[in-house]
Parts: sequence; C-alpha cells; structure tokens
Amino acid sequence: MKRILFALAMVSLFLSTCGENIPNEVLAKDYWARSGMKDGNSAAYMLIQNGTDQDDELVGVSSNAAQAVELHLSRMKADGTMEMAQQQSITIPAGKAVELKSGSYHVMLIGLTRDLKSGDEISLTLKFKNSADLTLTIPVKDAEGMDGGGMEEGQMP
Ligand SMILES: [Cu+2]
Repeated sequence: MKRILFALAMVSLFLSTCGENIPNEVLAKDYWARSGMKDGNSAAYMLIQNGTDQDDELVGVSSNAAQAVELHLSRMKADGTMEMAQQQSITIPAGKAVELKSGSYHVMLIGLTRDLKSGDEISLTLKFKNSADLTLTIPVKDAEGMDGGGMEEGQMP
C-alpha cells in the first residue's frame, strides 16, 4: 500500500511539474532598451507574463538610468497622428501575456542620466500590485531603422 501511494505521489509530482507551460508567477522576458544620449529619452520593451490565476497590474517602474520613468501607451489620435499617454498602471490578465513594444505600451525613460549604447546594460525594477518586485538587467540595443538609435524630440517610441 505504501508503495502504491508513493507511486501515485511521484505521478502527481510529475504531472504538476511537466503539465504547465507558463510558470505560476508574474515574469518578464525578451526585454531590451533603446540606445540614446545623456539627457535624451529612451524606452524599454518586454513581454510580461502572468502565469497566476489572478489579474495583476504593473503599477510602476524605477531605474537610475533616467531622471523619470513612466508607463506610456502610444495611440492614434482622431487626426491620424500618434500621441503618448501616461498610464497609472498596465493590467496583466491572469494566464495572459502583455507585450510592451514600439507603438503600444512601453516604459518611457525620460532624461537619461548617461549615454546608452548598444551593448550597455541598465537596471529596471518593475513594481506589481499583487506580485513581488522584479529587478531586471536590461540590454541596450539600437532600434532598427534608426541610425545611432537615439530618439528625437517628439518621436514616438
Ligand atoms: Cu512614451
């Protein structure tokens, strides 16, 4: 009897560890930040996955790479031009992933404290409503189609 129970325990352990694709936590991956010049702006992008069974919210981001760090959403205005709107939070629904990417949600880095060149790294801490803070070491890359990668004033990340 003991042997059968042990076998059942091993089977359930096997099923619980191998049966799910998304870990039961909120995590970030595929993250990177645009290169940029000191005092200029930049943006960071990533995929945030919520493997838990309750909705969560990204409520803030901090970094010493910029004087201010904001959550933004780029969107089309009625006249067809793009604008960025600051967001108080970004909802990450249970069991889903939200992509922070150019032309959509992004982490806005305002007033870079130093030059960010391709190959550099910056530290970013994500704060969530329900989950523990995530501190990421984010690689800097040149954005495609942009020589040098720095963002001009008013340019939409
Ligand atoms: Cu922005």
